[in-house]
Amino acid sequence: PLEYPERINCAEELLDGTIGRYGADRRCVVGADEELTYGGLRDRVDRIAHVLVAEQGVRPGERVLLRGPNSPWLAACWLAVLKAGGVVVTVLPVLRAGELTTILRAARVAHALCDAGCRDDLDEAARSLGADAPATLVYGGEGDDDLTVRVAGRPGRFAAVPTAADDACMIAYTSGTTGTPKGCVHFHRDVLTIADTYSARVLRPTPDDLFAGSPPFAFTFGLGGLLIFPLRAGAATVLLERPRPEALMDAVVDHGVTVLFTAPTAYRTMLAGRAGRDLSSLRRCVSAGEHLPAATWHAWYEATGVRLLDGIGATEMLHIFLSSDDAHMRPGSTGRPVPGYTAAVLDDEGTPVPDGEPGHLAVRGPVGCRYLDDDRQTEYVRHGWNHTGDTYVRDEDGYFWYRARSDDMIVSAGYNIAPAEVEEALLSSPEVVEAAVVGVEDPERGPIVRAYVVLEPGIEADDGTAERLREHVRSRISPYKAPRSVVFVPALPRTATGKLQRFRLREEAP
Ligand code: 3SK
Repeated sequence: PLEYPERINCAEELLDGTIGRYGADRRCVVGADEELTYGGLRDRVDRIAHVLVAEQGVRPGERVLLRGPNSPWLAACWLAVLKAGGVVVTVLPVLRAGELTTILRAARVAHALCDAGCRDDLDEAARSLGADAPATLVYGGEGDDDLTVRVAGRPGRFAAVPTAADDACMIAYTSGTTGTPKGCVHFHRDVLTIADTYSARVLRPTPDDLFAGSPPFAFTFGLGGLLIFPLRAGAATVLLERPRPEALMDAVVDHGVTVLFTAPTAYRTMLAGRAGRDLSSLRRCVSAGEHLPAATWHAWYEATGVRLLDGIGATEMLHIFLSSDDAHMRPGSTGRPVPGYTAAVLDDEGTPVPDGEPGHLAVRGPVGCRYLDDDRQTEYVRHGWNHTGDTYVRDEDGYFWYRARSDDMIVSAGYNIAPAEVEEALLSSPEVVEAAVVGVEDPERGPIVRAYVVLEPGIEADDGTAERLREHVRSRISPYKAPRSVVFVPALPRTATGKLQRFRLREEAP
């Protein structure tokens, strides 16, 4: 079991603790137009913490909203809020004023730090909140009041607030593929725990590693993979403001990135567009956020020689709790529980189902779900198990195989059909780049399987394409799983964090 002192500030551990182990002169963060060592980042963080406490009046336990694309400034603000004892609420820069207003109210946000490039919607949200609006500071702008100017007059060392290991340090909002987003509260010890379990035991980075990836800090996949894990390991991280697959590949080539964090869709886009780029610096590639089909795993391995580490995490659990690792890797499987976590496949009554049979994934471990003021807490956590809402099968060797989000399972003609299996079969066709399968109501047949398919660039659907794809699926999996209906689309609907919005496909179905 992981033991942390009763009083610990995770930001101080990630910065000052790492400097104590590896020195202040190592490269730490690489941004679009600047590069900071660990010492340089600590200097900036400590100055921001002084501004927050002495000028903004931030008090321990107060919630501070952060809004901006990944950048060295966003990283410094995140650490500074925690050092000052505040609770950080990081939101996606793409959130609009209405969505921001809901979060500002629900999380009772007292202060905000915002990248000058995306302040408009925050200002609009603040206007609608009137007297309850957060006191806002902008960074990266031009005025004298900008945080980047105000830090100059502040001392370069700040004594971190001695928070308790069990004090809240962040509220992460679920991206909400359906329903209203939920705030998930995490403690200082949780931040260190994900670094000391998944990262230390599965990813195993070294101080010589250079991380990069696409998920924003507002998605805990990105916060862990692009900030917490590199800092805990004494490694460096490239922070990209517009991390499209093209930009990710450029970062790999230009900087010699060794550890990459992104989602299956981005791996597929990179495969389609890599055109002779030398990606040979990569030694670790992590895939999460969505199911990784075996076809994508094999294609990435053939192209780069790197075996994708597939994992599943949740905002509620802060990071990845099931993952493949060097010694346990079966393409198409999400691997086994991360050391420290236990996972089970349960029936509707909460009883484990036999290996080989599908059921609800349940997880317990050192980090778990704590919703902020939300009745859905008692649905997510039952009898000590966190119910992730995924349908999985465990095989007799203890590997977990994803089937579907539990509410996405299709029941057609009495058969249970897992969308992931049909999508996997479609993706193994050389004509297909993306596929999403949903159940839709047919007036004569009842629920049927429909596939939404994005074809490879340059391929146009003709009269025979749908039938050819159906035949391809039938040759790989039981024929009753083949889609009765195939719709060709230019792109699939996704959330800002890249998660497929199946409900939109179901809603749009004629
Ligand atoms: O969606 C996931 O799989 C995930 C992974 C890591 C951290 C957070 C999340 C939601």
